[in-house]
Amino acid sequence: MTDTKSSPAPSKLEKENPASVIIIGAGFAGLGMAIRLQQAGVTDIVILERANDVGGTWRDNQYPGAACDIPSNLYSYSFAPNPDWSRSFSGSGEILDYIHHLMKEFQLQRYVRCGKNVVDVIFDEKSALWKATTSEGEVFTGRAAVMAQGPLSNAGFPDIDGIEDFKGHKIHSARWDHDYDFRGKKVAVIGTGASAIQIIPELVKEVDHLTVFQRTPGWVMPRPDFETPDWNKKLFRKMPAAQAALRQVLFLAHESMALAVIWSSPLTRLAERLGRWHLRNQVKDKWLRRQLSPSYRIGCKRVLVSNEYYPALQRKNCKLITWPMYKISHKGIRTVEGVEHQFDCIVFATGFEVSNAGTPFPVKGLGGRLLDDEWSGGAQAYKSINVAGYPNLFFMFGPNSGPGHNSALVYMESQLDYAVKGIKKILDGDLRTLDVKPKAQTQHNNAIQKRLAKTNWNSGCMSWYLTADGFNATMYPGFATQYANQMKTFEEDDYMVVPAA
Ligand code: N01
Repeated sequence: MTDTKSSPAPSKLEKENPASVIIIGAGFAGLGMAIRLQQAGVTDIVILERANDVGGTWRDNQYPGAACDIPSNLYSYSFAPNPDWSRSFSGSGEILDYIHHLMKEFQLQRYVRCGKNVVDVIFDEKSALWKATTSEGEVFTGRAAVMAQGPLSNAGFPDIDGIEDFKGHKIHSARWDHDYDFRGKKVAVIGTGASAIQIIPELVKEVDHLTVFQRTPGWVMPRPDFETPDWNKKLFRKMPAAQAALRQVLFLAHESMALAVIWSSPLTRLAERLGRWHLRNQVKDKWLRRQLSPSYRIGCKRVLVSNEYYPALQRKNCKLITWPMYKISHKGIRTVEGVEHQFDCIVFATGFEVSNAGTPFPVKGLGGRLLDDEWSGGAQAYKSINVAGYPNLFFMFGPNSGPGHNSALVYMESQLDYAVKGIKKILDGDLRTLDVKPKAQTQHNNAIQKRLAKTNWNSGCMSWYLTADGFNATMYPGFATQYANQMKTFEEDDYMVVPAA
C-alpha cells in the first residue's frame, strides 16, 4: 500500500505557476483522470484532495459488509486490470487496495495534495485560469480544471425531528465509527437502501438486538458472489486476454439488464418475477413478505443485490419496523403509532446530500455566473461533461451520466478520454478558452429529458436520482454503449474556441 497520507506543501513556484490541469478529488475519477492525462503526455497536474488519503467513496464507505454490487472485473479500469480479485464482488477494503495499487503503478503520488479542502473554484477571466481556493486560503491555478469530487461525497443525516436530542451514539454509514463496540448493544438502522442491506447482515451478528426502520422496501435480487479460485488468478496473470474477454461478457450481460431496469419491457416483468421469487424463497412469513414487497416498478430506485439481507432480518435478534418514524427522542425513535423504541446507537444508512447544485462548493464561470444559481432548477451539461459559460472545465459524473444497470467505471472511462481530448485541444492548440455553445447544451438536454420521461426512474417513486421537484439530473437514459459512443467524438462545432492572444 502506498503512503498517501503526507503530501508536500506546494512550493512557491508551484503556487505562482499554473498547472496545466487541476483535478479536484482523488477518488476513482480524479486518479483515472491523472492516469489518462499522463498517458497522453500531460504531466503538469495537481490533484486536490480534502481528506488525508486517496480513495473517495471507497475510503469513506468502510462500514461492515461494504462491497461493490457490480462484479470487480467490471468495476475496475480496463486499462489497469487486476488479476487478483479475491471474489466476483470484492469488498471495499480490496477496492481501496486496488486504488492504492493504481497510485503506485502509475506513480500518481507526485500529483496528489491531501488535506486540501477546496472551498471555491473560480474562472479568472484576465488570466483565463481556473483558481481553486482551499479552506486554508491556498490558491491553486490551472489552465483546465476537472471536477472529480464525486456525487456522493457528503454524508447526509436525514431531516427527522429531534435528531439532535438523541443521547446515544449516532453513526452514518459513510463515516463509520470503527471504535464503537456494538457487542451487547441495542441498535437501530434507519434506511434499507444499498448501504443498509450490506450493513444489516454484519451488524446483526454482533449486536444484542437490531431494529431496522424501513420507509420503502427495495427490490432485492440474488447476488452471484464466488471466491476466485487460484487457477483463475494464474490464468488472468498469464493471459490478460482471458480477463478482458470475461470483462466483455460481464459488460454485455449488464447491458442487457438495461432493458429491465431502465425501461418497462417484458424483461422488467421477468426481473420482477426473479425479485419476488428471491423474496419467497428466503422469507417464509407471509406478513414479513408483504412488508418487504415493493409497490413500484423495478429499476425506479437502485436495484439491490444480496443473499444475506432477508435471512438477517429473520434472525431472532432482528426486527423490521415499517411504521413511519414520528421523531427521534433522547432515548430512541418514536413511531407514529406512539411506541418509543429505545437504543444505545442509531446507524443512519440514509444516503448522501445530493444537492441540486451538484457541487459541494461554489463554482464561478464567465461574467461571475454561479453554477449553483444556474442549476437551481436541476443540473444540466453538454454530454454530462461541459457546461456553457464555464470554459476549460470538465465534470466527472456530471449531470445525467449515472448508470442504473452497468459499471460506473465504464461510463467514467468514456468521460476521462473525452476530457483528455478537450484538455489536449486547450494545451496543444494554445487556446484561451474552449466553451460549449449554449445551443448545443440545450439541444442535448432537451433530448435527454425527453428520453428520461419514458424511463422507470421517472415512473413515480422517489429516489436520490430525482430532485424534490422530480427533475432527473442524475441518470443517463440509455445503454452504456450509447453513452460511450456519444463520448467518442469531440464535436468541435459544438464549442466556441478562443485562441490565446
Ligand atoms: O442511500 P439511499 P445508500 N426517514 O439513498 C432511507 C451507492 N452505493 O447509502 O427509500 C426514513 O439509496 C431511504 O428510504 P426511502 C449507490 O449508488 C453503492 O443506501 O427514501 N428513511 C432509503 O431506504 C446507492 O444508490 C454501493 O423511502 C429514510 C435509505 O434511507 C447510493 O450509494 C453500496 C429517511 C437511503 O438509501 C446511496 O445508497 C452502497 C428518512 N428521513 C451504496 N431518509 C455499491 O455496492 C432516507 N431514508 C456500489
